[in-house]
Amino acid sequence: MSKVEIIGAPQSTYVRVVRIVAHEKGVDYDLRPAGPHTPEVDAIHPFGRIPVMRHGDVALCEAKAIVEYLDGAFPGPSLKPADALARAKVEQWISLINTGYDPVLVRKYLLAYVFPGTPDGKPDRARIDAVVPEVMRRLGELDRATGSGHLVGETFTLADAFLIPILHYLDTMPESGAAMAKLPALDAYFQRHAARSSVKATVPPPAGRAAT
Ligand SMILES: N[C@@H](CCC(=O)N[C@@H](CS)C(=O)NCC(=O)O)C(=O)O
Repeated sequence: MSKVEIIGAPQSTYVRVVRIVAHEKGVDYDLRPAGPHTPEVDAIHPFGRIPVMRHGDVALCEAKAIVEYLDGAFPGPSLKPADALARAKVEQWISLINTGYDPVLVRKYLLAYVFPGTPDGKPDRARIDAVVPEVMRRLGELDRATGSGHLVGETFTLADAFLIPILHYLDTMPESGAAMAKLPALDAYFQRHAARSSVKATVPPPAGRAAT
């Protein structure tokens, strides 16, 4: 069958999730850089969001669906635990990240730096200051959740693949970076996974020209 094509901007946290999983599985793929709402993305995603994927006749959108396909259709270590409860916890974490952590940490906080929409292009201080207390609460929760070194169980799962790209950017921002350095479990978790070959191989270029 033809090679997997991952379509989307490498700066995007969700594109990186899919790429990390492809590397973990040993899936040979081409990355085709494309922003949201471009023709190749709109052809697959009804809302024009990245990432999207092609593999021969298969076309998929939504990061969770794509990583399920990569994990299930290719050999290599499964990124989902065998145990039913542990699998449910992986699902639980991905849902929490998609519905609670990403909206606050990426959409409200990080994008106020990266795509501020201010007249002078400087970070939107009002939006940042308003969301910082919520960012601190979310980081505290993640510190309590990552004490074992993984979000679920004792191996790297899809849940970790969804969180690491967000932490990468948070580590570089003033308020969240300073907070992470003082949260020992979260800091150790991030450093540990930053050293994985799948994570090192997918470090994004500087943000700013494509959607995070
Ligand atoms: N639910 C989607 C979210 C993907 C997403 O939000 N992608 C961002 C870039 S990280 C995007 O395409 N934003 C443009 C938009 O929402 O219009 C998924 O899991 O793949």
